[in-house]
Amino acid sequence: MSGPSRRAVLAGAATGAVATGIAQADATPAVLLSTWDFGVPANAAAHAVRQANGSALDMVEAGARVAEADVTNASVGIGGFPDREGHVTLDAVIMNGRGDMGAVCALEDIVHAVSVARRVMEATPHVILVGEGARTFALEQGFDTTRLLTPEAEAAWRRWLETSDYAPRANSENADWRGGASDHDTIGILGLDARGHMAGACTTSGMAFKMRGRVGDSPIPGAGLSVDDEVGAATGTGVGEDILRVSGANAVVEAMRAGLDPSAACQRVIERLARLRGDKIADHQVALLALDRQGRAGGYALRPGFTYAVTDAAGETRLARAESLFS
Ligand code: SD4
Repeated sequence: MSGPSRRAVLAGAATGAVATGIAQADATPAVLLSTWDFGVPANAAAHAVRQANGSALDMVEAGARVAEADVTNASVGIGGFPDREGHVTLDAVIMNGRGDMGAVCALEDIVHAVSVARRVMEATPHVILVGEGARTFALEQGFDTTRLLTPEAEAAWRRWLETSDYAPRANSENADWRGGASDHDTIGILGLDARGHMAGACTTSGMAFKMRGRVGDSPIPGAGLSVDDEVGAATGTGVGEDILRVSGANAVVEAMRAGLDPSAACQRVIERLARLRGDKIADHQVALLALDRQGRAGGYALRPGFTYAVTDAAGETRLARAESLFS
């Protein structure tokens, strides 16, 4: 199923209509916001936690785990496409709005990287663990090992090896995320709990066929995710190297602190990136998403095609299509 019809089905389950554009996304106060079409089931799981009076941290962890466990989602958790040497390596971060945070980079063999990140936050004096150290820590914490490279992902990697052409495609997250040849799918999810606290999580296997050891923006606090109870939260998706160059999520939160609403804050940072990088980002997609503490939601992208799931306190979910700098 391709773009509009799939979106209509997903959104129809909740509201019967597909929201288009920022204005509609802003209309009802939101309590959950997440990237791409696959944010819809993630928000549903997160909202169930909210209904049970769970914390914002519990909400976003539950949502992120839905994408991680989905074997057909070709690059979050199990089923993710590997690096160019055939290893699936996961990056994840989780944080609340009071400066507590944990992250893992290049984690192998563990499905729920976001939950390992949460253990880093809660059970270590550190913020980030990487590679073998992260894996050893996860095993000590009782996480099970799983083969993350599925036959489908392995076949895609072997096909890729025939050309070894590393050219991430814009919006592949929505185009092919169920079993196709997508090369990156990150879920970034932002939540506001019933007590007014915020949290966020971001989890990915990063760019498919990346160099071994490559880490993008997603697990890096301030780049892939930023949360501040005083202001709001932001996350990003797309080419991580671009988001890192402008400290994307943190720049959005600071723009909101300075008084911009979420969509305007995202737009300001995307425009800044475009000025900074010019032709170097000609084929790239970068999208930013933000939720402020009043429940205003917004997103903005370099180019068309970025969608995000917005859920209100009653559990109504709709997909919004972000405006973009380029057409
Ligand atoms: C990365 N930003 O690893 C991630 C990829 C991504 O949707 O967002 N894909 O660079």
